[in-house]
Amino acid sequence: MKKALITGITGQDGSYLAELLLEKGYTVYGLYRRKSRLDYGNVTHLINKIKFVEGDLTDYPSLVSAIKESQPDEVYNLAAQSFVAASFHQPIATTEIDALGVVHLLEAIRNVKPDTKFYQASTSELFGGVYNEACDENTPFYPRSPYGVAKLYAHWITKNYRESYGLFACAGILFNHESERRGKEFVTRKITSTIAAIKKGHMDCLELGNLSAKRDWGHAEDYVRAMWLMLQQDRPDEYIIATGETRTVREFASVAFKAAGLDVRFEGEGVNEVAIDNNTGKTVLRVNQQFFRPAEVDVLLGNPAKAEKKLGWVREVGFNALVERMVVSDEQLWRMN
Ligand code: NDP
Ligand code: GDR
Repeated sequence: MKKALITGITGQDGSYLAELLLEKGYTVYGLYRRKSRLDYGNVTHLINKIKFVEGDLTDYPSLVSAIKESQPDEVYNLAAQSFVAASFHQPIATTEIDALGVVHLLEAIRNVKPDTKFYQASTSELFGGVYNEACDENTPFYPRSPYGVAKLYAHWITKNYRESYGLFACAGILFNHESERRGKEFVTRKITSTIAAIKKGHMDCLELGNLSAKRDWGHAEDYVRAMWLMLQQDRPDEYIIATGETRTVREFASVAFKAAGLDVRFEGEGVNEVAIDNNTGKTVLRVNQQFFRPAEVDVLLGNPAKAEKKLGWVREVGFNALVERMVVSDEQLWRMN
């Protein structure tokens, strides 16, 4: 029976990956950091199936203990301060976790159990410019946030430990992936949870920043399968995981309103753009400057051809199904409240 240690177990991806590995018969260990309140986040339903080990990516000794205790065949490093907007307010904490945290973990593996296979959660935020074609594994990096810069270090140190010490270290450059378990600060879940609240009469209006930003959005359940596949190959490597389609935030909101049964029209431009409910005449979406970033990644679009060919990875959830699943789930959550 294989053993895996997942950092970031309480997050969106950690929970789907834990489910996948448990299904495959793995013993799953989860790195859990101390909080003021016991809170297992997205794996609350799995607390009897996961073996939790205490630790924090910023604390090297705790990572050494976690590797000693779990003796993993595979480590999936999903832990991060993962909210790009917050990285502008907390650049140093973000760097300590997302960049230095990774070298702490690699060092712990190298010193305690160097035959462990390692997966690093790299990101499309490594790309920042406007490209003529979809980004692939050869597209130059140009991060545009403290988060992206920290993840760039993490990406290269992962590659460096592979080349320097022969670690089986992989990096998945994953484009945005969302789900019913996505944190409510990210734009997709903010949209679906606020729409559900508007329908219930608990909120009047959804306030967003840059409606023209474009993202390549897939479902997290599909993306964690790619992480596992990367560690089952003969050789460690880097792979882009994406859908190959890009859509604006405006389009996401528009499909979500429709999925929730609200008939809206968009009017105006720039900071004056609004969406109006055609039945009530009320403004249900407006732009708020507060949600713009000091530097923005305007467009992200990935080319997953290498992963499809070499890993045999296929995406199962399309864009409309993703939005619908999130809307239905948030409406259900409001019904239960
Ligand atoms: P989440 O924000 O949902 O989860 C982040 C996890 O990291 C949480 O479990 C959190 O634990 C943990 N964590 C944060 N800081 C520390 C720390 N110092 N030590 C240990 N654990 C910590 O992220 P996602 O699941 O969405 O993303 C998983 C990974 O993939 C992240 O590294 C993210 O940057 C990356 N990524 C995500 C993409 C996406 O679209 N979702 C795309 C590309 C990359 P706690 O509960 O204690 O806060
Ligand atoms: P992102 O995700 O920054 O791509 O990082 P997010 O959902 O936060 O933003 C996507 C785009 O939407 C624009 N936007 C808003 N964003 C938020 N959060 N709130 C708003 O009100 C809003 N209005 C417009 C943003 O400006 C941006 O252009 C996610 C994270 O999961 C990272 O950890 C991961 O590495 C990348 O995806 C790939």
